[in-house]
Amino acid sequence: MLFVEANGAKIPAIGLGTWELSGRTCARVVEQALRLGYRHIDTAQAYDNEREVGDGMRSSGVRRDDVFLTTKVWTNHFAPHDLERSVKESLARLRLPSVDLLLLHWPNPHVPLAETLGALAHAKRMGLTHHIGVSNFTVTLIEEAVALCTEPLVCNQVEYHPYLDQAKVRAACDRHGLALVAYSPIAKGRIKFDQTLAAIGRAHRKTPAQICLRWLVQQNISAIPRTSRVERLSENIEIFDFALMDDEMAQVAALASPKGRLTDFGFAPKWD
Ligand code: 1BO
Repeated sequence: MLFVEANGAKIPAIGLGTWELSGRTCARVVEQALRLGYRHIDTAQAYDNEREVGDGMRSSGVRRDDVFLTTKVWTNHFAPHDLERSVKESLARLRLPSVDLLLLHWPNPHVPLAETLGALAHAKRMGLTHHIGVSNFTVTLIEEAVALCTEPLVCNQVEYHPYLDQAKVRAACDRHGLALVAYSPIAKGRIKFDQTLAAIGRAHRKTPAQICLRWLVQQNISAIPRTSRVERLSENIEIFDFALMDDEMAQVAALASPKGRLTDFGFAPKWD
């Protein structure tokens, strides 16, 4: 497994995203993923599955220290005392003393960013998390957050896949030494029938999803594909035995379009 290193964190290049996984399915998929060799699990308060993620981690038998676990604070807990309380509640649901990475899930313009970042940094100093970061932050917000935060931010987790151009956000992350973690990295399955990815895949005996994930990790990006199907877990992790050539990387990059975003909400910031 490759790692993406950023501001002291060592993030496994492929993780399991758990957005929209719930109940026993979630616990079972987390357990199976860890048994298959995954060492990076991503959850969030808003996913309502932290309890099951913790259960799956325990039943896998994999040592806690060997797993990189991320959770995210939802925007209604951004006032300093709420943030600390909500993180302690997350840890109680996970039944763990700390997570590896704690993120602000979305920007919230109604609470001063300095206050929220102060509370996030405090959570780190209290030992509730080893590292802190943000998610769904634009270039302007990344610049503000880096300037305001007293502890290093290690990542910005955003939607990223071949159909969405994230060059500006990537450049801002690079400028500040933040890793980019890609959610929806296989475009919610839309890449499955992509002719370009399929053609590249035939040359390497890989599926379009594997080409897509390889394209991401080859850019030093960590990707967290979600699946509820155990057979897909192996497919998504078997991407470390081949490499894409420069022209193949360019062909995949050329699929990006301004209309490629799949996750958007009324409360989202104005995207770059
Ligand atoms: C609302 C959830 C978006 C991805 O984490």
